[in-house]
Amino acid sequence: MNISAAQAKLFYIIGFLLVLNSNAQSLGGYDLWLGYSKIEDPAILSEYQKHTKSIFFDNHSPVLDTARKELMRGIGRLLGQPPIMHDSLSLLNTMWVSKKMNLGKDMVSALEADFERIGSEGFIIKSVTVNNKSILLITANEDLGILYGVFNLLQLMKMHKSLEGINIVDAPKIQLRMLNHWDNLDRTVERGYAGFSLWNWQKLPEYKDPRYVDYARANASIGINATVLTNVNANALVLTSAYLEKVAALAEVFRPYGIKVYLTARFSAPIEIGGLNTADPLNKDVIEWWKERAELIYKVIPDFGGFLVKANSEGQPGPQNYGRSHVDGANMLANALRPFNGIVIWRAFVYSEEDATDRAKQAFKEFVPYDGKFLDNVLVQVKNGPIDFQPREPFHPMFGTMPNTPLVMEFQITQEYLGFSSHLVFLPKLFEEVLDAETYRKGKNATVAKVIDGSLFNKKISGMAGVANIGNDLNWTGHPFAQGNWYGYGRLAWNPYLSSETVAEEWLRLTYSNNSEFVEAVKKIMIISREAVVNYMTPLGLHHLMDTGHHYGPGPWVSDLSRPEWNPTYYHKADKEGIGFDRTPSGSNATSQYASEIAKIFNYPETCPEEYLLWFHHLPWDYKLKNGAILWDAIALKYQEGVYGVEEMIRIWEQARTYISVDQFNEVRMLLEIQLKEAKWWRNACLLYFQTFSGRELPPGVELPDENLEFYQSLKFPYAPGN
Ligand code: GCW
Repeated sequence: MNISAAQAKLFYIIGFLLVLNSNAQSLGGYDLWLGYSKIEDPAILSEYQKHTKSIFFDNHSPVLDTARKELMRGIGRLLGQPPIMHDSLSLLNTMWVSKKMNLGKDMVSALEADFERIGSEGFIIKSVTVNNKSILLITANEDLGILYGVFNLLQLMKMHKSLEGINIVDAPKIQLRMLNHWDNLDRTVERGYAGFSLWNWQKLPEYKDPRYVDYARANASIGINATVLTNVNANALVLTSAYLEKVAALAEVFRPYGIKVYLTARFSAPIEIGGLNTADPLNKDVIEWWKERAELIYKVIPDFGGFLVKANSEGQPGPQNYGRSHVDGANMLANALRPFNGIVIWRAFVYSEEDATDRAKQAFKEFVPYDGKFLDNVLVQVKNGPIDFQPREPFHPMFGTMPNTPLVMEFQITQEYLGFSSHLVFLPKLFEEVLDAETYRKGKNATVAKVIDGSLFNKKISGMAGVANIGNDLNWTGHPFAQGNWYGYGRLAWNPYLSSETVAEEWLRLTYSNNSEFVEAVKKIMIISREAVVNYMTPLGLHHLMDTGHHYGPGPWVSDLSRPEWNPTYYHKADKEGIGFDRTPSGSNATSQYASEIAKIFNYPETCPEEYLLWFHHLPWDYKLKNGAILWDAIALKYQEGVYGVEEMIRIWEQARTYISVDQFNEVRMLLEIQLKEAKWWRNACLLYFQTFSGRELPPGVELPDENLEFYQSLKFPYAPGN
């Protein structure tokens, strides 16, 4: 194609204007929160130029070289000119990036207390004075701390924060900050709504897609240091030599970013790929097989992290197939990995079809008696709530109840039950609620966060896992705001005490625009989005009302599945008398799994927080709530409130128009339209269905459904994604 000089000039101008208009996002969001465009504010620019004029960057190693590259790229783009880097120290340097071991004695002793605080992954960014000259110092005990420090500095600069007198001493509070990919070897992603898996197994190991590097950068920039590449519904093939070579190639790409690779281990692998006729964890051939497999893995991936295991859960094989326990299974694998410092992360997401009482109680019942019996390289990974990643659940009662076992928090970043990648729901709000919850297991202030970070029971290893929402969509996550959930998850894994508002603000500034009016408005959308989804899907403690299999849309009427606890009717128990699951002592007594201080509150509808009301109580339709409304009316009004919430989000988004590009604006605007349509669908379908029991009119203020119940029940979605 030939274009004229005038056309070329026009394209150039348009391109330039687009860059000017948006802070960062280019290429349809591919850059995530890592886009750098030139800082225009002259005062800020000149301050940053002064600090970064001449940079002494000490030493080489794969991780340090990554840090150096990131620093050059970031500063180069932010200031419009690559910085001058020096390998040796000179009086002219205005900035030093150096590990502790290479700093002078005086500097080290001045910073001694800080170095102690930051451990092996933390960093110090400090304005220090040397020979009467002010120097911007980034330092750390280890290489990875330097990389994290560099990313942190660049983020501060992107947010136009002043570096004068800067003094940041920061370190992760949780050691294992993991993503769990539910990616299959055929590149489908279980509960994935952003395209196919990033891992191109067919072309690996030779072809290393440059995108793997961008994935690693994004993770390292928020402190994620571990990734489980494969689905917990595991395929044993990934443990064969042919696949391990491919895994090794990925590990090689991720290593300079401080990210370790883990795999899911299918418990029956000794049968499927080992030719044995059993996978009994006490069988000596099985034990030997796993030992040899571990040796093989570490031969090709010397820093392999370990195994994540879903066993005897939803049909996955496990030790119970042989009459053995979770402890037998986990410890056998832990013994195989121990010589290489590998770990086993054993999931507690178990529930059995034979136990008719209450699914919410089962993981606790199965696991708590094993406290103290797992080897010390075993961690138990527990979902945030006792059922399954619902829009709202009370915290899982296992948190705080296994003082002798490190418990890993499992959050779901992919929005299986929260509108897939078409709904804007800011998940750090949900994560924060769980992390801040009081367990009362060691008096007051024994929050879930303190269980997870190991501080409550002095645990040596600590971890948090997020089920990834990443796929090969151009913008990685489908919904552009779902990037904020990846970002926010990483930030909370680094520091579970951060507020969701802080995280929202950081992400908006780094991703879209530094304009404070924009940030204030759009932050509000993010903050209200979580309560909105709870209200339009499962208000007042209702849960598990989604349609079956694909989990797309409402299906509260589903009652014909083979396993009782797969049916929504098992959870809401609506009948002519009322609605809700009685988990008090008069019902399943699940409340007894919480500390008595909490059980006491949950046990009575008068004291139970309204957001958990129907999680813990079966109440009559005319039960009076605190505000005087009867339960039926309150449920209906909450559904309506959820719809209003989305309308409010749409109204606020209008204000964003002037601050971002047209494409950025329209993308979210169209998605919000889907969200509104689906919020109404949820409201209408659930209310019409529950109305068949309550027999009452919708209260004033609730919009009338435009279809009848049969219509909603007839909807089928055989191609809903993620299944
Ligand atoms: O929520 C359920 C999902 C399954 C998932 C399972 C689990 C990977 O619907 O798709 O399986 O949880 O967490 O193991």
